[in-house]
Amino acid sequence: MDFTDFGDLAEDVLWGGLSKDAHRQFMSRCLVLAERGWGKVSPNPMVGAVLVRGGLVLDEGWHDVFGGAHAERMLFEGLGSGQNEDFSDCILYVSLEPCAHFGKTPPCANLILEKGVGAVVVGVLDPNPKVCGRGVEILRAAGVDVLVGVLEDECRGLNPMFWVNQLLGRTAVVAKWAETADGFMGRIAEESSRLLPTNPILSNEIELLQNERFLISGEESGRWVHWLRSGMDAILVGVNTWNLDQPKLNVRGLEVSKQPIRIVLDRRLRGEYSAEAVNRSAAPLWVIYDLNFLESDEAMGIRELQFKLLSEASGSGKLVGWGLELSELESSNGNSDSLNSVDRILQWLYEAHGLGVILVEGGASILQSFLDADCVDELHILRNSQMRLESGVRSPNLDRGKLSRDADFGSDEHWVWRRDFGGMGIETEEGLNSEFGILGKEEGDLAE
Ligand code: AOF
Ligand code: ZN
Repeated sequence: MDFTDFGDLAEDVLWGGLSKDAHRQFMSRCLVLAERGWGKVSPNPMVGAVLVRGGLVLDEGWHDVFGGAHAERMLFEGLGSGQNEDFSDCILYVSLEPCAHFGKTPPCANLILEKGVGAVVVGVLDPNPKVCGRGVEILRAAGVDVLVGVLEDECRGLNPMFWVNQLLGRTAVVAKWAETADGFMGRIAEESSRLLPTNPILSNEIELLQNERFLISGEESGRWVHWLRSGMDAILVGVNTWNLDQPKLNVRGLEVSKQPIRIVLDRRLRGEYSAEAVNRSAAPLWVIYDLNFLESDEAMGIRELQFKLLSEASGSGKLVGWGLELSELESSNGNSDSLNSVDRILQWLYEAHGLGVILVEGGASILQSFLDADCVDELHILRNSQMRLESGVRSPNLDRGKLSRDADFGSDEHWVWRRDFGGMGIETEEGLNSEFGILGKEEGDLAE
């Protein structure tokens, strides 16, 4: 592939008549524009584009809705009658390589050629195997100057979920929890939920336990969490959290085009799914249970029947049960059941439902199994430095050394970890140069 790599340009060299700093500035504008797609384009990536003539911005565009115009097309459409001008003296900046395939929309690379744009600056190559360097190739072959890799890490970092989807073939996972300064995320031991009756009866015991519920993180964190939720396709919790906390799992205080789907991992269908519970959010409620228990456990069969009646009675189609074969999956490399199940569920969510990214909110054991399966791609811990509990539910185990500290939310420290995709560049024409080995994933995990 023949193009100019931004990293190879000396700092004082001009490209397309502009300095390296100018290229960085226009690309950072693309990133700002791209973010307007937050919560609206998944599982597509957020992308921004800027058209520049003589160092001045002529027009801007971004990918605004899934299935709709890509950033480049929106940009040109925004020019109205000016669309048919001569753009040979223009530079088009795009945060992601222009696409080369007919998807829901025709290829942007062709559009750029039709418009006769003289030069294109790309943030990062597209990991989608259908594009994967071909977009740049189309432009180069037609004589367009192409510069690749301006703010590359930032452009990739804007859409980590897209990289997970494309390279690992599964839904990406953001995990989040709040904990006290001494490392507890709740007051009641999760075990107590085992004492709870199965659905659909709500007992005094549950109410009693609920009164025990209290908030660890503060208001500022809360606002941020709702913003985070607004970018998610779904929010997933375990059945214990569902029963005990009775969470709404919706976005509040922000306008959203649609509420995230709610997913409850409820292997043995022990959850409480009354009409009231189903209607806590406007979004669908998906309950994932384990078909293998149906075979082995008579009570499970009865619960499945009860569940089906419940979901039919709710009439809205909002409550849906998905039976998956989970616990008896053969493990190819000696991994535990839970590891296989987590991977399996995420592959299924991506392949069968096209979910780009989900937020896993709890409880501790669900979070731990996602961490153990190396299926957390971004992690946020809100740590209330003013609160100590001394006993309760411990927050999940992980190597704290890899966390970095972001800006605090009031008295809550914000600790973050993100999977590093830097080693997963696209270097060859044969396809992706995936280097997941460095991230603790073996080749075998990717196959299938
Ligand atoms: C671009 N510009 O703004 C975006 C791109 O199904 P489609 O037609 O919407 O295509 C989706 C794919 O296009 C997506 O997987 C990614 O490879 C690319 N996204 N490309 O040139 C954009 N959003
Ligand atoms: Zn495109």
